[in-house]
Amino acid sequence: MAENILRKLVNNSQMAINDGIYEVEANLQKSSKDFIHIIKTNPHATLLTEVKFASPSLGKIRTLTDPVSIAKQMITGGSKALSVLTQPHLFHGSPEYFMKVREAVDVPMLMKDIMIDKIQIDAAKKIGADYMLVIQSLYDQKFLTDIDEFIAYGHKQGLQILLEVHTKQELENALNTKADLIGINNRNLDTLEIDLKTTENILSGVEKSRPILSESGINTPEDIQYLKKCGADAFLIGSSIMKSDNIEEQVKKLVN
Ligand code: IGP
Repeated sequence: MAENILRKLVNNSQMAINDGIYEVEANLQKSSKDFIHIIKTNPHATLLTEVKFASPSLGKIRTLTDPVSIAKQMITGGSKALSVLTQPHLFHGSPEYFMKVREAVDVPMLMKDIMIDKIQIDAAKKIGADYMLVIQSLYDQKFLTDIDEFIAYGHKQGLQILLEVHTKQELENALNTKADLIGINNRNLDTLEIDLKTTENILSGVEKSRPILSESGINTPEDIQYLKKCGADAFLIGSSIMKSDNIEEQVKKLVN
């Protein structure tokens, strides 16, 4: 572990909190649709596509432009839900970006951020998020305490919880919480290395009791076929779509 990326992500969130970026005045409605219902009924690959202009692993992904036009192309291409980064540092996101998209679409939306403080949950509700991200390793590695209380607070604010794991042990711990959806991140947040086999390894021999979202490093329809076989129910895809010259076509290819 050359550099602890997780610590950097947490520090960046703390900076954003200190800068006051989550103190938004808004009261936007969340989607009228339920993502888990969509997962269970969609005959195609269910994609949650991510509007992301930069990341710690790739740096700049795409020139910062109107997120609404990108979001609309994703939906026309067949994406069923959107993830929008609200973290300004490293990801070039913001709550304002999220709100612009929220006002323009009615698909379920994930507020994508390193959530470490209830003030971010309050913001998620105000900006009309359907889902918030909770990262199991932040609790298992003792950056934070009391995941149950954090999840309960999210539920109290009307949010559903995407709980992200990267190891079998984390999955076991995650299944002891009341998270609504489990995400398996194929990217190791300590090293930023990607390996799609992460989904296969974690799901092998496990009785799936909650819908599973496979996250990160998904580039091709073959990747999706493989991850489906491993037991994934839905797919979180950012970079490979954001880098594309034709977002709508790229999503269409993956949804197939
Ligand atoms: C998307 P990708 O490789 O398609 O751009 O990955 C998403 O999974 C990734 O942005 C992500 C992430 C995270 C980023 C998943 N979990 C936690 C920051 C923090």
